[in-house]
Amino acid sequence: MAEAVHCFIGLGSNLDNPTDQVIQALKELQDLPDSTLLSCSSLYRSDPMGPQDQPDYINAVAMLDTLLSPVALLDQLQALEQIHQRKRLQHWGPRTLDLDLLLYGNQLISCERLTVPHPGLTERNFVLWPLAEIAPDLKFPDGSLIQTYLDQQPLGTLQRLP
Ligand code: ROI
Repeated sequence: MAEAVHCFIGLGSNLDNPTDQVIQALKELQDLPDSTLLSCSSLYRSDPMGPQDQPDYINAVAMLDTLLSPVALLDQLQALEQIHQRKRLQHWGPRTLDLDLLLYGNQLISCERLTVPHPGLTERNFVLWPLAEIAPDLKFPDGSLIQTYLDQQPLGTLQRLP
């Protein structure tokens, strides 16, 4: 039997009751086939990155073990986004649910549908802080430490919700 791979998924929403969208998505991640949800971060409120004329986001990160291939996992995540009626009206515009595959074990993946580690990962405090909450000793595939990036991306206006 293949060995499970440790993955991290970023969640984000800023439409149609974002907190509920993210909590519901975390429940749905528990039911992914051939996968086990290991932990999830707190929810964080973040200022929108990109166009500013959109609501604040709710962000979180989940950690799971999966036997799914990266593309099979991506298919599952995109199916969940569809269940949440994701509309992509505008580039970098508001969305009901975004599920990003941030890390898939130590693999570097670059294909038409998928780039892993997620390209924005180390520059987005709304990804780094929830990720560090559940994996404070995380090392990226290139050997760099998450703590190094946290020092460069301060909490700022990012708010961890109780
Ligand atoms: N901004 C924040 N704060 N959180 C997100 O999840 C997020 N997602 C996006 C863009 C539009 C880049 N901005 C975001 O896709």
